Amino acid sequence: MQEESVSLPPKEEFSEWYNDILWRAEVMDVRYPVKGLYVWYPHGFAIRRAVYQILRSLLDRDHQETLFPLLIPATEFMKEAEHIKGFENEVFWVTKGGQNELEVPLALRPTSETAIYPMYALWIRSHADLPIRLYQVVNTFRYETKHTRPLIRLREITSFKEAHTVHRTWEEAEKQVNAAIDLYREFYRKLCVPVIVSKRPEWDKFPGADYTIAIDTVMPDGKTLQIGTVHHLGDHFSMTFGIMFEDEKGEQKYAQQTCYGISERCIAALIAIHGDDRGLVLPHEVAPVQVLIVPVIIGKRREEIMTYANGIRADVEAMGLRVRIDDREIRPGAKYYHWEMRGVPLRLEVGPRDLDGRKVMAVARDGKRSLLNREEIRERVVELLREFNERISESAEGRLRSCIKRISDLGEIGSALEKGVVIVGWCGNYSCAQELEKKTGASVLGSCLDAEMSGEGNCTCIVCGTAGAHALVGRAY
Ligand code: 5CA
Repeated sequence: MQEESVSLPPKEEFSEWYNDILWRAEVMDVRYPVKGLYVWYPHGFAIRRAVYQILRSLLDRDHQETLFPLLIPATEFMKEAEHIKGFENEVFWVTKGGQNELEVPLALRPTSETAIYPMYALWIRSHADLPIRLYQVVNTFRYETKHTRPLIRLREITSFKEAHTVHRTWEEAEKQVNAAIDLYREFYRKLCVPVIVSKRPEWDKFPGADYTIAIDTVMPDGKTLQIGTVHHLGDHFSMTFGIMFEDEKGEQKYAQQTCYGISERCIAALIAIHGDDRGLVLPHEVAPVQVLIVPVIIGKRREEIMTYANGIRADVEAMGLRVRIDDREIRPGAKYYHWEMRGVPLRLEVGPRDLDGRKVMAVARDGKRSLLNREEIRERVVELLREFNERISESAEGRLRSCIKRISDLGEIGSALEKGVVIVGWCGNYSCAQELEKKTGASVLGSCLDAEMSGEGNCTCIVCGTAGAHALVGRAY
């Protein structure tokens, strides 16, 4: 138990806090001897499973899950010019099988357009085959040269959810882009993670896309983290890979495509945004243990208290919740510490007094206490979990809002950026974005699509003074 009595660095020292919580809460082990590759502890993996269960259930409404190979022949990978340019410095190549040089080198997928689209070209014949909406959850590999960081910048992304859709018209594909943004908003609402949606500038869009919409959140250190992207691919890839269909008039047309992805960065955001000085704070849907029961055994009433606790466990389990009794022979305080670190949203304490009064003390992970009657446990536990989610959601939303500043004076931008992100008027030109970046060291993330954050109406470029739109500027991870 020695380790467990040492506490985390305070969350204000975010970088140290983040590195420490990952192993203390048993999310990731960073000691794997390859740069940018990390190991999921079972507890971390259980969080991952619950998070991706939510993502899958949202997608499964109108997508189908699939699985494509990891290896992509160089001949396919090298077909789409912009895509190659964007990824050529990030690809790991398999060049040998045993002692033999391979005739065609094989890329470890950095993303799967060039694996999936040649197959789409075989599958799609007529307008009746469209739309197609497939997704897969796979590992992808990117030879990242920037500083690697667990869950945030990986060389093996272990939890890459990528969706690839095909449509008849550009407008239909655009509708899919909007549906995907809504889906991602809903996903992050369930994780109680507030997001900002923006359209990335031309030079920062996905290689091979018409345009890219990004979902960002703001981390506790004020830096933004891109936690999802949605790309309108137009017909760039369909022309390259020959994805054609016969329309109603019998004409051959190139298909229009979209793709959108989320990685385990969603779990980095979850940890960073809700966690506190005592450990993880998890919304109840994604907590591996949702309700913890701690029998507080004083004196000789062990058996009676255990029977009482087991009855409560059965009741909570019957509600379909993940519940656990910690009956180890250690101090209750040590148990609280252990499970708070691991993010259990609700703890039920049962001691001799509770037993006598047919009560249970419920303590939420944020400290809120409620004394429950034994008879009302089922309904109240569900209610308390829901209320807990609402509280962490609201407080995360409040923190996000407090670190977004609208600025119209170039002189104020530096100090505002220290606390978070700023919204400024921007004309859309590269030269003004460069000027801003030179002055502040932060980047123009794109034009903000959340009107309630940016404010409505016209604005002028903070650099050149010509008419512009509201843009998001921040220091990005
Ligand atoms: N094919 C498209 C859509 S699936 C694609 O690859 N888009 S992406 O490059 O923008 O990646 C999708 C998301 O994965 C990004 O928004 C980002 O949140 C995440 N991501 C990208 N690179 C990494 C990385 N090295 N480590 C962790 N997550 C990453």
